[in-house]
Amino acid sequence: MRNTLVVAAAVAALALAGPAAAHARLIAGAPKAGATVAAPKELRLQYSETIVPADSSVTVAGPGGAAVATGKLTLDAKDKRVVHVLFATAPAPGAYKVSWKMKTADGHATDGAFAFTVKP
Ligand SMILES: [Cu+2]
Repeated sequence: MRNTLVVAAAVAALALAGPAAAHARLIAGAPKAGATVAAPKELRLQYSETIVPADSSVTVAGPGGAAVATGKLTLDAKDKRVVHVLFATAPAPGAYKVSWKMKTADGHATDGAFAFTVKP
């Protein structure tokens, strides 16, 4: 009886934690949010969940809000929770905003944004 209750409680806890835990949270970015950096060659974004690249996107706005040309979002070869986005050309000095929408393997989608600055 006690074992049954423990199992039932564990299953209930998993059911509650599952969907929320499966949404993509941005764990780490390069450049980091709020950082001032030398012109980066790419964005490297690490999420909490496996990303489905075909249904995910990253857009970058540069100084003055102008759209910044990038390559396609690609998954990291070793870690499917990490995406890479190459800049088409070295970003000029100024303020940048990265907006992302990620679809996770469970079919859920989340989005977010962060900013960084390229130093002169
Ligand atoms: Cu989810």
